[in-house]
Amino acid sequence: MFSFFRKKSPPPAVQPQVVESQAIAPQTAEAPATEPVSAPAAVAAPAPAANAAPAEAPATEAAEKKSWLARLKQGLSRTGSSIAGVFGYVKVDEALFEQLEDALLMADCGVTATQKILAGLRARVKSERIEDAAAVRTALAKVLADHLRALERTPQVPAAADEKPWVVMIAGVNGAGKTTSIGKITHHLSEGGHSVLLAAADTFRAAAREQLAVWGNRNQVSVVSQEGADPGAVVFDAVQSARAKGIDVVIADTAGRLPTQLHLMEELKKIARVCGKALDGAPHERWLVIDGNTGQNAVAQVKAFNEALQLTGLIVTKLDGTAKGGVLAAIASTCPVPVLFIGVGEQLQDLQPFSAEEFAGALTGA
Ligand SMILES: Nc1nc2c(ncn2[C@@H]2O[C@H](COP(=O)(O)OP(=O)(O)O)[C@@H](O)[C@H]2O)c(=O)[nH]1
Ligand SMILES: [Mg+2]
Repeated sequence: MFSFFRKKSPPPAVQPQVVESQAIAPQTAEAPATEPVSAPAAVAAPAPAANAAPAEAPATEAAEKKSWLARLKQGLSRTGSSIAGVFGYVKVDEALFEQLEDALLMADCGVTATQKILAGLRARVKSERIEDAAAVRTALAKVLADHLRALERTPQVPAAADEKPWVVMIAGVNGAGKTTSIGKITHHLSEGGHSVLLAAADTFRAAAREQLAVWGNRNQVSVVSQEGADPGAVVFDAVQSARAKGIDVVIADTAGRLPTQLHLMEELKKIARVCGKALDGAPHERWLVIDGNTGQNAVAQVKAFNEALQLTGLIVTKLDGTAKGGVLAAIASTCPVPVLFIGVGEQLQDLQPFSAEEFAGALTGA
């Protein structure tokens, strides 16, 4: 599989392990005051290689791309076909624009984005003297791609040694796909030659820690974890440990929470603050994972999590299912946090960098 986090030099050899975090931060205090945190209490050996992810079938980058694009197209096909259905019209007239308006609204684009896209399309149809409906569809794909381009961003792992570790904090509601996405990203980072340490800051549920440990084993990377610990302290420990070992990237998984659970949103801010005490400027990246099926509510999630965390990116998952996808257009016009990756399935290769053009093509059935 190709990696979208490729690095030139190989990472230092780090023994993968599951580390019991000491998590010494007092539950009431803001942050561990002193550093470093004491040595790990228990070290569990990684699972044997037989537990690793099954070997991938040889596939060229082009074939892989075709297959995930096909999944995205299929996933968005309900929206695609409803937008495409509009172009059953032969004439380019007001009725076509009205149908298109309905189709965009049905696809979760929201009123603001729909009006903006339609205005752009009308201008294009006029300036290019477009007279047949098929050409309008091509023009719509272009207008939509231009609209979504504001969301494109490629995250880079810093190359300089003194900028290590690069700390990424992941947030979102329950079941959005946080842990799965972390597993996939870790795989890409490892493939790209980066060393990774995972922090299981979803400390509420044993299953959540176990799930992250499985991904750690599959990717042969260490996981810092402790039952019932303060999530901030686990992240603090992980960052300290990564600094000591010269690890390139720390990814912190956090417990799912709703934007309406204000105390949990406060906790998220605290985790970020504590992380900054372990390393100046950390967490460098704060990514929100959203389920593509969430519809217009995703906009509210982006706004709320952005307010709490000053998000640097989004990961939109489950676009292979019944997702309508238009919500990305709504996000672009109301709260344009970059979309870094899209999830189109549960396999490792099913997380892909976001491309406005490809997404607009899939959405319009082009
Ligand atoms: N179809 C599909 N399922 C996904 C995708 N991403 C995650 N999932 C599934 O969604 C479920 C919840 O994912 P999980 O990572 O545990 O969510 P978390 O609670 O946010 O950590 C799991 O069954 C995942 O396999 C995706 O892109 N497509
Ligand atoms: Mg999880």
